[in-house]
Amino acid sequence: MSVLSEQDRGFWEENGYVIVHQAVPQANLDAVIDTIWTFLGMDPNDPDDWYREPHRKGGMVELYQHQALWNNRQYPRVHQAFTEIWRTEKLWVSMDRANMKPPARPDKPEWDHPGMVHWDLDTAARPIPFKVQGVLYLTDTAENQGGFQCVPGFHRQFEEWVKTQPADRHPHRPDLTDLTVKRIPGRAGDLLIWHSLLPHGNGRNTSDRPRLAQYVTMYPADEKNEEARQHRIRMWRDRLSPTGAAFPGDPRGLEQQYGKTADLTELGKKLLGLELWDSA
Ligand SMILES: O=C(O)CCC(=O)C(=O)O
Repeated sequence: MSVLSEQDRGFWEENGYVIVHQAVPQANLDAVIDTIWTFLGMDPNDPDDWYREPHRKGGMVELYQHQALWNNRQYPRVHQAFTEIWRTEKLWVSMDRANMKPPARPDKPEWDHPGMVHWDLDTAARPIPFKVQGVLYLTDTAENQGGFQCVPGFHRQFEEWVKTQPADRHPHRPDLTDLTVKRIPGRAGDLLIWHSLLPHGNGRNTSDRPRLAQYVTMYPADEKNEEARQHRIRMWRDRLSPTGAAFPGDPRGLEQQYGKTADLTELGKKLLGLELWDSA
């Protein structure tokens, strides 16, 4: 059965993002939420406890390989949604982190994250590869709660817009002068998938609740790339974070020291690269 309706498809084409409701069961959401608070060593019921490391300004939680995260990555409805976007089931899943962005507070100015808008892909490249990204809303998230925001429909306007921009424009940071950034509220269990050409990011949290989310995306499995496949297997097995400046990892090394390698379902093994789609 399709996850995306005709209407969803039309919305996706027009806006460059789509929301899959109830992408995973509530128990999966609860498990990630508990894991985030435990990993942070914070009391979810005590807002005074939310403004300190180990999460970083902007709320990124350097947690990557926990079973609870994997249970969402390998949840069939999540895979089905990405299958319909990519029009192939032969996908690999990202091993991405979580987010806990606390509300802005006048007495905690150093933790007041204004939000951001960027592109992860290099918009100076030609051709620009088709890519998608995704975020799972772990709780109901109001418009002012610091959640996902983007410029809807920009994937259709990019080529015209870029002609109006200076040659030395930043390939990862759009000039937002003539663009309208929309904040996208959602319900717990919503999986929002976006076209990577949309300028996107998250907003300032002016609510009184923390913003909680898990990032997850999929892309066609690169099974002929044995080095990449082995690297992915090592990441899962040894519970590593991705490399690169954007992913500093957890300085405490909690996952590496105390974590347990996540159990994978048959689907999970293929989504990791432990088993091959093509030998099936
Ligand atoms: O927090 C979000 O919803 C957006 C995150 C983001 O900008 C990204 O994953 O590139």
